[in-house]
This record gives sequence, C-alpha cells and structure tokens, in this order.
Amino acid sequence: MTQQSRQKEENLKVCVITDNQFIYEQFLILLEEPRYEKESFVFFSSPGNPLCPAKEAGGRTRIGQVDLKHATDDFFGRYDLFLSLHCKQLFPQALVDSRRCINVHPGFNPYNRGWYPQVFGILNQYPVGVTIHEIDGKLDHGPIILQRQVPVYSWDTSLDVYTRIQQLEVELLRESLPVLLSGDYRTFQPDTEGNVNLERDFKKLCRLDPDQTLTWREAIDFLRAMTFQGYRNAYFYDKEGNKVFVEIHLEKEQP
Ligand code: 0FX
Repeated sequence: MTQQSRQKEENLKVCVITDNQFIYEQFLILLEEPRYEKESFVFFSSPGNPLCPAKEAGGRTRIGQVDLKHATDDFFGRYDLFLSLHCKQLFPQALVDSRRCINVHPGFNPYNRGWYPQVFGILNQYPVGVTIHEIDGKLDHGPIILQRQVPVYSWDTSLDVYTRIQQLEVELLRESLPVLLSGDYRTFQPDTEGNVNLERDFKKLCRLDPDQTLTWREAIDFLRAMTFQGYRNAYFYDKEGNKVFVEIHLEKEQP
C-alpha cells in the first residue's frame, strides 16, 4: 500500500481542531487532492472562537465547537488522530495519552514557544519558523516531526514575518500530510526546553513608557515587533491622559 493511499485505505478518522481561519481554509484546499478521503476529516474550533464555515465547491464545510477540558473519552475514541492547526486549547493529558496528537505551530521550537512567536523572535532574535510536533501535554512541546526557519529582515514587521510563517505552514502541510497521517516519520527532541511566552506577556509589552531610554535599534525593533496591521498593539498615555496607539512603517530602498 502506498503512503499516499493509506489514509484512504485505512479510513483513518481525523479530528482537526483549529482557531485560525486562514489555516483552516488552506487545509480544506489541500484535502481536495484525490489521495485524501475528505469525509474522514472532522473540523472543530474552540468555544468562544467560532470560525466561519469555509466555502468550497458544492457547499460549506461544517465546523463544530469542542471544549477539550470537558470532552469525554467517548469523544476522543471516535478519532484515530487529532490535528491542532492553531488550536488555542491545551490538549488534556487523557487525550495525548490515548491518541496520536499533532500540532502545527507557527514558531521554531524550542524558541519562543507559546503566544505570537515572531513578535518575541524579532525582540530577542531567536529563530522563527514553523514546527510540526507530537503533542505531549505541555505548551508547544513534544517530539518534533519537522521544522523549518523563515528569515527575518531588518525591514520586517510582525505581520511580514507572520505572513511568511503562514505560507510555510501551508507548504509543510502539503509536503508532509501523508506521513503525518500514516505515522511514518521519525521524531527528535530539542536539546533544551527553550522559553515560553503567554498572552499576558504580549499584553504587558504593549504599554510604552515614553520616558524609557532606548537605542534607536531597540526602539525600531520594538515597534516593528508590535506592528501588525489590523491590530492596535503598542500605545502610550500622553500628559493629558489620551491613549495613543503607535506603529511603524519601514521601507527598504529598491535598487
Ligand atoms: O493562530 P495564531 O497565529 O497563533 C496563536 C499563537 O501565537 C500560537 O503559538 C498558538 N499555537 C495558536 C493556537 O495561537 O494567533 P492569532 O490568529 O490570534 O494571531 C495571529 C497574529 O496576529 C499574532 O502572531 C500577532 C498578531 N496579533 C494578534 C492579536 C490577537 C497582534 O499583533 N495583536 C493581537 O491583539
């Protein structure tokens, strides 16, 4: 049996949990390939984070909601494989102990595990990229199946790097989905535990102290790490108490 046909032949039931519209829609496009049995993939998002059912040929793919903390063994038992495509919930130990669970993470483990890896990567200059790994119960942690870095240029904002990361995520999923499904891969453990950032660490960063002294390099790096069009991140309070949002525009001179 070829690797490509295994999912079809074995009728593997896959539970995909995603809180990210882009990855969800790109994944559905991927499943249009005839080697996948699209009907065997069931989609969920997290409570409080409803995604729009994606439009596709012949209708819309249904997407339910699942609260993993309160899900039963019966629910876990319905699937052979759990795939987290930016699922914002931590997988419970009972789930990771009983089923193969894989996470597609927009960061280069073990650096800046957790929230918004490229923001912290621009700030602390740790590598950024994509890691696909087995889930072991700790945040963005567990045996690595594959990973790849993306470059960060001096004129990049957080959005620029994130866009590059998302493109790489789709590329790696396209390349590796057959082996992710079949389990025919080798994993490795990173040498260190790395570091973790939480949402509250990002929120803390957002408030600027106008009297803080920085070099230009530090100030520019900080502002580009916080610039993501569509989100108002960095801010300060002026003397009158007005809250003022700040972002940066960077442009590389074209030859
Ligand atoms: O889905 P996702 O890209 O990823 C997040 C975590 O970063 C990731 O480590 C975790 N595995 C996954 C489950 O959740 O997050 P997002 O769609 O909420 O945000 C995408 C980017 O948008 C983020 O990297 C930075 C930017 N952003 C987001 C928010 C909510 C901001 O700049 N400001 C914000 O307030």
